[in-house]
Amino acid sequence: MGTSSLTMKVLVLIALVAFATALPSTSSDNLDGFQGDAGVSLAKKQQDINRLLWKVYEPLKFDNLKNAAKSFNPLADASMYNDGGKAIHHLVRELRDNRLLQQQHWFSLFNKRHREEALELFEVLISCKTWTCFINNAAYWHERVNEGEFVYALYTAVIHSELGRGVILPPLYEVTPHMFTNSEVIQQAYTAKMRNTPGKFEMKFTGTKKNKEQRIAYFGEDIGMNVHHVTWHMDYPFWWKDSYGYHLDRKGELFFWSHHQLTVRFDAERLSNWLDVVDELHWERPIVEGFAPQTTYKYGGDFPARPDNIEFEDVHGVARVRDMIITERRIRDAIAHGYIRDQDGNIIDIMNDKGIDKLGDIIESSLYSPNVQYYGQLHNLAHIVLGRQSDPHGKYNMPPGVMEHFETATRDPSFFRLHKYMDNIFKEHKDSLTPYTKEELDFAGVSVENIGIDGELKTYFEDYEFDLRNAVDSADGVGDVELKANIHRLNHRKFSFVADVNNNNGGPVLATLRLFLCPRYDNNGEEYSFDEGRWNCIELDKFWKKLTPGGNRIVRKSTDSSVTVPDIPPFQTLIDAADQAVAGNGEFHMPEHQRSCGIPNRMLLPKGKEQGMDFALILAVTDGSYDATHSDAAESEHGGSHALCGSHGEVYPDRRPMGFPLDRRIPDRRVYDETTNFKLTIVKVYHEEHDHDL
Ligand SMILES: [Cu+2]
Repeated sequence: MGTSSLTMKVLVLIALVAFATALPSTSSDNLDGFQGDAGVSLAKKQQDINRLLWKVYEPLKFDNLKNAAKSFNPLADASMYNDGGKAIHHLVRELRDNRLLQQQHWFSLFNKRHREEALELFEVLISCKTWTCFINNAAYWHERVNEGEFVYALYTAVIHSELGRGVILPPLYEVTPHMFTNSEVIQQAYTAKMRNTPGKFEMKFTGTKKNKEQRIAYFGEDIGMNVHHVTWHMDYPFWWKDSYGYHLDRKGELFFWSHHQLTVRFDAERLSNWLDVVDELHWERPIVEGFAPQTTYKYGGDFPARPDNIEFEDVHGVARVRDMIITERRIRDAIAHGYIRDQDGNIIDIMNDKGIDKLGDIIESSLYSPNVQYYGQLHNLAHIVLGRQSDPHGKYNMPPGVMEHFETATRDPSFFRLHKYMDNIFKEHKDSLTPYTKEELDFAGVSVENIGIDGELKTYFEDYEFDLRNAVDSADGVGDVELKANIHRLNHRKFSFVADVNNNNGGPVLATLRLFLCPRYDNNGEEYSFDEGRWNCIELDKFWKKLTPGGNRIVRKSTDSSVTVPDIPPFQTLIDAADQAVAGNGEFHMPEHQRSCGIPNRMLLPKGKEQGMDFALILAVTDGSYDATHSDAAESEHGGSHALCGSHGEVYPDRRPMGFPLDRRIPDRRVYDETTNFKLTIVKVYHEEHDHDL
């Protein structure tokens, strides 16, 4: 016994020495591109990400990345991954077995196989313990996986990995411009590139004036709105598992609320353009609006078009229309019962504040859904079924429709029909809950005396340019020419919201201020009742303030709104800033651009009317000592766009249900009128017809 255990020890020792001596040579052989994490500054990380994404459809151009792609061995050292190398082994096997989707092919997250591959790469990146591991792997896989999968995996990994903190992801419309502009602009860009002459091209909205829907195309086709939508789905992916690092707090409820807000914003734009609010989709009735996207994939041809008034057809290999109806019925049954059943048959009560979160998980559906088997995947399948109606049986080998990409979905008017339909299901649940009592709404000792606007509520259209150089291919030895798209986009004059709030509590209190803007009249000029109109309210802002005893004047700038983000810096600005900082000139520091999720700040207000459009401006001041989940509520902006996008990796800052206090029935308006902590006033939003230049 004694001898054999000694032999064992010697053997282990020899093995350890061999391992230790093997290490330096392995790492120097395989980590030519990047070595060691010590001293990797944020600027360097930003530069790495910029260089990975610049001309993402072409082989890497920068030496360190090129070398990493060539000589890095992702399997050399399993200790660099916190999953022991499980994900990387899997992906390498897929590569060796030649199973990965080719490059220069379209990618859709809604395609199961494409998604699996993108997530395999995401899992490799998220399991990296160091930036060295992260960036070497990113460079290595840049040259080996499909470009669309690569971009998706890299974006989600930078967002969710601790290693990516502080890195600003370049605006997607400048990384993959095909998904954000139309075929004509892309063709002009190619021509200019071939002729080696700079060009600036006017991006027009889809369709003609014969199509009423075209009046609000500026909303669904807005590049900032599209980035908000696609990034929301990256911040809260439906495929998220908590084993990736953390729990996404109130993800299901955020799905409801952020899409509800997209819907009400779309409706407000419609009213401003003399259109009725959008009607919901019916599986058994024709899809009223067709759509011709006039948009082209980088690889895979044109996005398919759909004529008006076609009847839904079953989609081969995806879902039958009947399945969709059955799924809807099961969900609405659960709402009528007031409970859902999880996959083990247990009852989950939904007749409370938390019910909406579960319903959101179910309807989307995400991996948080307690019972996918029974409640299905209403939202995700509906996107595919709608996207495929041009070629439901796959007879013509069409690529996916605009509805099958979060970047392009809102271009199609049927997106809003679909979301109105789901929104109505959510509302059915919310309207089944007991109305709030005066006690629940009250904030003792606090009264709102006045609310108003400092400045004008005025919208206008302006021109904005973005870079198209990444849309076209390059040739060795031929420099880039300047290529730009010029778009027309909604903006508004800056203003401040002002409120006078009295605190008679004798000591300071923490207040939550909830600000809404609600269209007053429908398209026929009929005034909305309070109970009906509350479901059309746009959330303008939500923030916390300490109220000193006595009178408090609160002034909140429109640029500070917690539903919005500022313009993402242009890709070239990010490149210059990172390169400068790496070269030793200053620091790379852009904290205000941490997140791309959030309504563009310039779209905070819906478009007004020349003669003014009436809205109810509502302020609800509630008890922050109960509402706030963060102890620094009044001092922190929680990442800037927390109202629709949560606080990254943390608990949602507000304990109340999203939309509170307008999220439940108001059978008796007097409950609101009797409380002193709410105030309503009528404001007009104007629109300047002539255009502005930036
Ligand atoms: Cu969405």
